[in-house]
Amino acid sequence: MKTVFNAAHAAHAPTHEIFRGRLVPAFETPARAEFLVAALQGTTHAAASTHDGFVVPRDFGVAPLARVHAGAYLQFIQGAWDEWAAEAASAGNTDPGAAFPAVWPAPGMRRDVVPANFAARMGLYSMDSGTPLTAGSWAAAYGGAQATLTGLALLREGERSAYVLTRPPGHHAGVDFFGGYCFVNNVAVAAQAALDAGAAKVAILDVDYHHGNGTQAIFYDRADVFFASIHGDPRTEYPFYLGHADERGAGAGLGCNLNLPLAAGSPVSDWFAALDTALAALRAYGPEVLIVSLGVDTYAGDPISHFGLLRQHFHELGQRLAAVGRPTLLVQEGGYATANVGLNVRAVLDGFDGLALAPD
Ligand code: SP5
Ligand code: ZN
Repeated sequence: MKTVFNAAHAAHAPTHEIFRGRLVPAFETPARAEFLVAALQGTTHAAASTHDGFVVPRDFGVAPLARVHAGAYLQFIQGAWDEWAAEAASAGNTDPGAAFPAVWPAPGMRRDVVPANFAARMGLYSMDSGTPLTAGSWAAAYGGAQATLTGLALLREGERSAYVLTRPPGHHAGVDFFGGYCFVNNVAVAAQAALDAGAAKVAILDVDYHHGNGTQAIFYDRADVFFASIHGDPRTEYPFYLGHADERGAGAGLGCNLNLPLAAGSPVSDWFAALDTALAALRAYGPEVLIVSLGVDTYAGDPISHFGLLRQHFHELGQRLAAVGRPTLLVQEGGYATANVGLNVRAVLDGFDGLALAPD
């Protein structure tokens, strides 16, 4: 299948994140995309007659992002680094590290008055302190949304599937907040764009290890987007505060949200049983387009996650996704066993395309 490559990913290059009171090496790094490029180059997934075999993203502007994100949030993310750097410079620091939020409005406090203070606004527009905001975060995230919209355009033009090679990921980002390494919710932008282009029903399947809280929340009360997710049980796993099995949608969207949480350490057979349940529900819904939040942090070797999928299981995932028989857009989310991310994604794409599992 064709791969759309967000080359702007490299602009978002965090070096560290906070863990147990220390700055530790960042998990979500440009190297992840470099391994993806290396694994797909020279394969049938990099055979477009464009840059290095990858499709170059078109530019659809910011309007499609504003269909799912608040304008004030997008403006904040766009200007955040410059504000942070200016504040640091005025205090004599001309080389600040990444910006991290440190304060949030607790329940009962005001969210309706947007603070003038930068740190206070950063807290208003974020969900965790685990997401470094760097000089190129906006450029990379904007490029990722454009790449995802380009993948959707390929489907409209007759491709049966497309893969979006991008980072940072997107599924934790909500209407007006970043977090979980995510700034712009790429799959939500694409789902809304598909509806705006005339589709009546879109389904999103999230197979990242972590629940796609942003995606769920954006579409929770709507019947035109079905969201299904298989993920580590939020009782113990990030993002903790959403992703439980009893979240089934609200109002017109009741029944259009399906969470299949599994205990950390669950066997692969349980994961595939959940996949069967999710795919049966998606088939029953009958979407015109299937969008997959393709995290590969379900891999046995992932450093921050606790499922046990191996290469052949990613291949089987690809086969099962293809069997749904819908135009399918696969969008990169997590996966932090860096040297294996590319090989695992290649296995999914090969499985989808009916190709044999390639040796490493
Ligand atoms: C898109 C995606 O996969 N986001 C994941 C965000 C996870 N954020 C919490 C990371 C916690 C890292 N803990 C380090 C444990 C090292 N043993
Ligand atoms: Zn994840």
